Amino acid sequence: MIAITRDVSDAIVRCELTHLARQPIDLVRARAQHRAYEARLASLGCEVRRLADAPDLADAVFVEDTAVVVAEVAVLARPGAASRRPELASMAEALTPLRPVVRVEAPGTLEGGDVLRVGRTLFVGRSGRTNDAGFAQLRAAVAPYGYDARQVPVTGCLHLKSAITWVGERRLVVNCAWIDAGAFEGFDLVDVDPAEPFAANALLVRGTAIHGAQFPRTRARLEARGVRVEPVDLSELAKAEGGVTCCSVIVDA
Ligand code: CIR
Repeated sequence: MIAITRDVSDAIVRCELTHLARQPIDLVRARAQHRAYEARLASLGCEVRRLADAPDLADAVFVEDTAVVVAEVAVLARPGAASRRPELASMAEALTPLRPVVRVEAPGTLEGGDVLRVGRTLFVGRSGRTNDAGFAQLRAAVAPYGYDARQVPVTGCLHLKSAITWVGERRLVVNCAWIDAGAFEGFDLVDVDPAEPFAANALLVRGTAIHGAQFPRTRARLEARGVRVEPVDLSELAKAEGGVTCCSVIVDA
């Protein structure tokens, strides 16, 4: 397994913000937390491949938004936030040796944070960042390989995966206030603790859910359902509206 990452840029202090008020970000602490996250990915068996630093691109650490990778193909996204489009070139370069690369083209917009894969189904957020044309292009790119793609309206948060992520088997962790959970009928849904609305973002790597350390109550709920959880502290990047899925693109080698 390869985990593509990128260091925190100095410019993160000017990051895009949609639902949060700007707070000072401690760059030294943000980088230390990000390194610990990379170390956790490595300890779970990932080969961590860092993209070149992008000191002027504020949100470049959030590599997840730039690509959707499945076993057969990589889809280079086209972020709805125009400030993020210069991040694409380096991701395209990293993916080219690993998969055939298909690009989302204008007028489509798509951010990887809106794409939740469970087996051969891609749930795709219809959000401020991902539009109908982006969804249609993603669906067309993966359909030849037998993937089904379904749109899910996202109302209260930035991306679909701010509201729901996969934690193994048929189990998802969810904040039902931000999406219509009806799209996930038949799944075992674990609700976030009401005091932790941002706790629905988990990254499953080899059966272990990496999850924000600031969410102990939701962690307890997950563990009670048999999910193995490893907490990581990304609290500085949370101020930039980032979570644990956002900071990597996982590619099965
Ligand atoms: C942005 O607004 O684009 C960044 N500040 C945060 C992106 C977080 N990415 C994600 O949830 N996948």
